Amino acid sequence: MPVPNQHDDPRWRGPHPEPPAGRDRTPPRRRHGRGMITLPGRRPWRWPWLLLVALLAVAALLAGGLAWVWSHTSISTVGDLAFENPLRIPPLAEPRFEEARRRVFDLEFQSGRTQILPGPPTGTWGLNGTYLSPTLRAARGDEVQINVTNRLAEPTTLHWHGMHLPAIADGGPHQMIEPGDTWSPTWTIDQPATTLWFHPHLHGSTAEHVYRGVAGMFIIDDPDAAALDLPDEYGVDDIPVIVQDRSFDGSNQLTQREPAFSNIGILGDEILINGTHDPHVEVITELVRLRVLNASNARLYNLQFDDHREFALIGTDGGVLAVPVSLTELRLSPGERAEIVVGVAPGERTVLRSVKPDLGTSSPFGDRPNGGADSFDLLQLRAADSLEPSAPLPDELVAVDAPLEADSVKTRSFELGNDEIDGRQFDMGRIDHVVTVDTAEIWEITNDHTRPHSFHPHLIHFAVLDIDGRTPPPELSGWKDTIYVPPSQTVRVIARFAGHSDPDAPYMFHCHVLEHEDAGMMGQFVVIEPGDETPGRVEHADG
Ligand SMILES: [Cu+2]
Repeated sequence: MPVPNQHDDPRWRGPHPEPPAGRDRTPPRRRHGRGMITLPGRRPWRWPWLLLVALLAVAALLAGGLAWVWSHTSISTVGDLAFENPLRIPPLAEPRFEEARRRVFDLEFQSGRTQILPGPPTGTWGLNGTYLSPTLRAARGDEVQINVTNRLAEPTTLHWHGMHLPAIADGGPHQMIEPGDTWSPTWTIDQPATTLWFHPHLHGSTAEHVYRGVAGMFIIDDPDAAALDLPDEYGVDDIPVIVQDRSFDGSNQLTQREPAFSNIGILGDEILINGTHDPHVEVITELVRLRVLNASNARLYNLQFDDHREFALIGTDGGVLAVPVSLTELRLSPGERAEIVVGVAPGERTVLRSVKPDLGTSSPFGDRPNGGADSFDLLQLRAADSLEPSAPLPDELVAVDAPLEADSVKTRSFELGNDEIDGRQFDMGRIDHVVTVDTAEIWEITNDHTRPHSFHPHLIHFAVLDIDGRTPPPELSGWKDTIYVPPSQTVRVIARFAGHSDPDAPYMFHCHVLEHEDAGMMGQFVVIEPGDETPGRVEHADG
């Protein structure tokens, strides 16, 4: 039985369809303001309405785009982790003692596969293993020799970040190790107790080689620090915390995730601590010392605990501080280290986090595109139900004998720009600065750009004099070798260039955002004896 057309039914009270074309479609009279009447049969307002609708559509698209950008420029893993995996502690490398104070270490570059995430293992590189490296340890006064063998299929280098040593032993771009070769630098440890590290440093591929996993910690001891009653049992109450951000594809392989709307470098969306994903560490003492190393390519962290508890900063890049500094948060840029001591109560759990680091970026989006809106859970500390007592932290630590401004014989300026320093890209043959050995100098570093940059000179550790003319905060009161320089700021540091000179072998200075360094933000200085001829250029084996 045919269904009657309800619209033809006079009883139908619902909406009626548009009348068919050809019928009279004269609109009803409409008022536009007082007394204005539109004449029937005219449609002068249709185009403005269409225009308005189009504008609204464009605005909606723009707003949607901005919302997408906004949401894609921040990452958070806070609250998402189960902290399932015990923190891996890199083993202490066993040296051979050729004499009482001559330590010989063997390190071998390897490629392989590492179980990082559940599922397929990840293709990685490491030293004496497939990811990261054993920790090296030596004391002031020790002579070390490190035999570094390259078992990779391509050349690389190994640089001792923060080490005071001859330039030919430094492991920068001039000390390439070809596949199959062994490089055996040797030097005498002569600097205060601290936490250093090592990583490849070849020009153009440092970021990639580090990202694949080659990095390790190098702990220096000395009698002054050893005399302090600090937590110092490696892996028990003195724990390495190597922080790296990584990204993985669907098969658990490393991917180099460039953040949207930023060229800061690679910013991973997962955190590994000592190569451990989703980690926890058992704490059995009342106080625990964490040697935190930011071994990430480009990411800055703002360290804090989930309950904002105070912790004591006892050491920075170049040594132990004069006094412990009580903090609730601490910014750490790539390459920087911080030794912190934190107290725990029996049975409790607390999480070391990084929350929205302040990068001081001056772009319209602020810090967001550079990782400034990102937050991560890094490491859960699980305190035992019964804790071994720890000695209270000393009120005073060690003497920090930084040079005085009056000791400086020269002030040099460095301008950090767009993939260049002082308007110049890196040139392996060019000597940018010549320093006289056993003098002190002030280096004045300005970030002239809108991007986050940092500054790391090889050979020396320095004291921070001021930042934009202001006294540095207490966390920058000790020895440093890497410093974050926010856009439009100027940092002045002072250092002694003691002990090592070689007119033919340069040291590097560079931004420690590794992608910036690879792109050319690096220069070279040599240290010469007074009266030495000033070298113009240096030879480099690879041109
Ligand atoms: Cu940079």
